[in-house]
Amino acid sequence: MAQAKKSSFVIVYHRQPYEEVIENGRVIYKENKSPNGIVPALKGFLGSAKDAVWIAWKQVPANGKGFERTVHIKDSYGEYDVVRLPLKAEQVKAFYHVTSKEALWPILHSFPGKFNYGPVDWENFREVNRLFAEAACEQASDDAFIWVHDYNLWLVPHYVRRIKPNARIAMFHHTPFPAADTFNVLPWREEILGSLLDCDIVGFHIPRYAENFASTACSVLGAVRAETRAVKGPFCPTGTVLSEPTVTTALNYNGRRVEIDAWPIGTNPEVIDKLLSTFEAGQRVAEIKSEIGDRRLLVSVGRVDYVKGTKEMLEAFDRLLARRPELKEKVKLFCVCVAPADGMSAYRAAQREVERLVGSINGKYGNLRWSPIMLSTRGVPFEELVCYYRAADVCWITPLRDGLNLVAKEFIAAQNGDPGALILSEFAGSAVELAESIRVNPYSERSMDAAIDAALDMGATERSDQLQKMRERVSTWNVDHWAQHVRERFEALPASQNENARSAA
Ligand code: GDG
Repeated sequence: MAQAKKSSFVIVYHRQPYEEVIENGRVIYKENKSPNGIVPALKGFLGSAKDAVWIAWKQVPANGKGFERTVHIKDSYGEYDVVRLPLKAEQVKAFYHVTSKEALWPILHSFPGKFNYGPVDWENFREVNRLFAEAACEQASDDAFIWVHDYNLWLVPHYVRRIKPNARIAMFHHTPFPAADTFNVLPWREEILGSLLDCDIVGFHIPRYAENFASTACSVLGAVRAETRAVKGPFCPTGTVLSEPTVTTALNYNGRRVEIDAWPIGTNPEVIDKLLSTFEAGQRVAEIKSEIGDRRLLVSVGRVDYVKGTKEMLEAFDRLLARRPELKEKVKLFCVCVAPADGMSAYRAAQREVERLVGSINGKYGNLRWSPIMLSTRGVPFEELVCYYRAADVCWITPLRDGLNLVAKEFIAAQNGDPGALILSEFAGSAVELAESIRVNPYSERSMDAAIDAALDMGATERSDQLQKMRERVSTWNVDHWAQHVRERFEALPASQNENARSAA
């Protein structure tokens, strides 16, 4: 039997690149509503390769009935196959909800106190990663480009390298990569680093994370720095919390060269501009402004997650209303804090805390005419979200740690005329690019109070000057630029380092 044609480009990301819904008893694969975020950024690559394949997982019932492993998608990004790895509920829980979210996530975000080792089933994590690697290799040609995303697939490069020694393997981290002292809390540190060093290129958003990875790989496994360069591009090389003046761009390990890349995902200002240029959007922005009246509108957007610092932001809002009684009925906070669909226990406490604080603040200061906070734990359609960005006086983003934070860039892209002010945590990766924002240390109440005061009291000229600089940067280093950069790095990789590969040793 003739072998089916193999793909030269495979993306491995745990989520499927569409929304699967049932309409009139039929399964429909709908294009994701939001044109921003990880999935649309990656989908931009699918159209450029004729035979691209996307590997994701899908939870299936124990009997696996009615499951279709491969679906062919045709959408505005092109035509491509999505191969779904069938996982049972127990596998998903152990691999994703427990190991990924309760053990790896807190370490990546420098919360060792939340590291929950007890329930981790590492064998299950290995097994799911191996299944992902096998699914990718089944689709891939021998020298295919296999691009793996995020920490929950950390071991995939190890298995791929052994099945397809000539494949070119890339891994991109959407999260931070912590300093060695924190990373080394993970008992599986050597296995994880070994797998990352099986890649041809390991990518991060910003130089600090690349540097943390390099120094951990050198100190734990004895990798050797092959090349270090001065930091260029959109980053502020010194003076911010996450600045790095120089960055390691390649390591040598076991006879192989592993490239390291630090390049942040951008947003799509053109799409945001287009959405905001419609008559309906103009009307909606005017409506929001008229509903708000003479109040100042503050917006805060993110997922329910303790790393996002929503609790700390709400506490600062509580203090603001207590400190500045003249703001009574004069401010309104729209807080979008989207809860995960499957109610993961890692985030349950964070959601309860947000809901408790919102209830308490609204109860303490609100009256029949005014509730200080409008909370949504459901996603808001993106067309609506950008109208809020445009109407807002302040965008308030205070993660305790965040790989990058695209909301900050989207907010900037949505401003025109009399722009709003951006408060941005110094611990969000994007703060190294957006140094003109009102940078805040979310661990310090004093800093949080000073930041919100500065945002509310800032004059129009200052806001406009700051915004202009950040807008230029967000427009230049946009998602297309990111894609272009990644393509160039991929194309520059040597075809194969097989003869030196560790697997062949
Ligand atoms: C991870 C890393 C890194 C949010 N609420 C709604 C909504 N969103 C969209 C935003 C934005 C995206 O979700 C969120 O992106 P972030 O970058 O802020 O954060 P994470 O989801 O945590 O993403 C992060 C990112 O990966 C990329 O590598 O920056 O650090 O944690 O695009 O617009 N969209 C809609 N309704 C909402 O209510 N439609």
